[in-house]
Amino acid sequence: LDNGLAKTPPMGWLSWERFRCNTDCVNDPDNCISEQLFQTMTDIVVADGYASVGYEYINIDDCWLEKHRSHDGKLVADRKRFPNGIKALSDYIHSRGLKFGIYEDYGNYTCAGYPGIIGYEEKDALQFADWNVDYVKLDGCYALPYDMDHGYSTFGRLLNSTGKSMVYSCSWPVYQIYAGIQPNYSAIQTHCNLWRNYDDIQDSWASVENIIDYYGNNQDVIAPNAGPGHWNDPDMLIIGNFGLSYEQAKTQFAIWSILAAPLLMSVDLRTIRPQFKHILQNRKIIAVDQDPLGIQGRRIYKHKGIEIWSRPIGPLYQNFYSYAIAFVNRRTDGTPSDISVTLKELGLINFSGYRVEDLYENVDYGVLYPNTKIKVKVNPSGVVMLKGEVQYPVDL
Ligand code: A2G
Repeated sequence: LDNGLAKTPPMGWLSWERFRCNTDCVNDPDNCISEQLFQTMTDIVVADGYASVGYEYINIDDCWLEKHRSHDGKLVADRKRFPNGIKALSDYIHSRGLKFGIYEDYGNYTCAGYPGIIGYEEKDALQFADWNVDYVKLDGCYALPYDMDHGYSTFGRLLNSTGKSMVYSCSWPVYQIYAGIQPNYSAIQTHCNLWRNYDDIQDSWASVENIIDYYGNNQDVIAPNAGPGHWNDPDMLIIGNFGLSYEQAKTQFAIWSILAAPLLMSVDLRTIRPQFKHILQNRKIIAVDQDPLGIQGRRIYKHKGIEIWSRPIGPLYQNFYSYAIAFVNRRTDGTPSDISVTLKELGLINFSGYRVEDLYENVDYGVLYPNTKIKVKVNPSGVVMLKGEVQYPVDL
């Protein structure tokens, strides 16, 4: 969507994977979906350095609404859990220098059974503008997938005509795929800033692996649709929760950056362990994700549990890109695997060479050439991530 927003993949925090539809503020006041939870995460994003590496959106997901609209058809936030209302929360987030995202559903109900948008499209678009919303996720439960080409594009136009620019996150393709419909990705990129292609992420390595496989196996259809202003969304980062080891968390972050994915953390930032925070704040890998060329990377090798993923990034020298390369070990035999390849085999063929560095370990390999063999040791379910920055010929 060419609305001037999301020129690079959006970064921020989203409640769903970690906090779900916990509405029990009586027994679990610190973890329920409430204005307090979002204020707390806002404070931590600012205070603990997340904002300064690029995380900017604080996004509500499902379960923020009252079960019914007001008598005049307006959306109403749950009065007990959001006692000051959505505008106050939006103001709070903005006053801390961050941006505010909200969730609704294209159908009759949200996935968790709260009011949906059907029949109120224009009213809700105006309401979001009025609340100074910066980002809207429109889910697709309780809707007809055949109607989505029309419905998602119409709501996008309504958002746009409010005059307030809002990032538009669509769940349009995934529900169509579930219904056996081939999504019209050219329409989707025209109308949305990002969209979900596949299953919801869960708190497990199996779920992350499933998503990685989906994006690899379907890359010829999916990858070309990404670019500045329009991104594929493999779903939230679950780094720092219960399901991923340290190695697996590094792998999720590396692959998401190769995929030019939105970086939406869904984790309790109050209790995250330092090693996971460190991953989420890795500036070099964030820079890969946020590369301004916006070319989504691909899986270029897969054999016996070893995968190599590659993404062209800047700077460019003539037609030669720089590259981010992720070596992933999906084997579970308990010992690190050695992978050894020449730069040429990875497609790095510029004669002037590439400055190669390791983005997690801060090792600088110096300038290497197409015939140089590099050897990496990759831990089980882990990753080694390199960047090769194209070199200019030296004038003699
Ligand atoms: O509803 C759906 O399952 C969403 N999935 C998920 O992300 C979350 O928002 C949930 C809330 O009930 C998609 O948007 C594909």
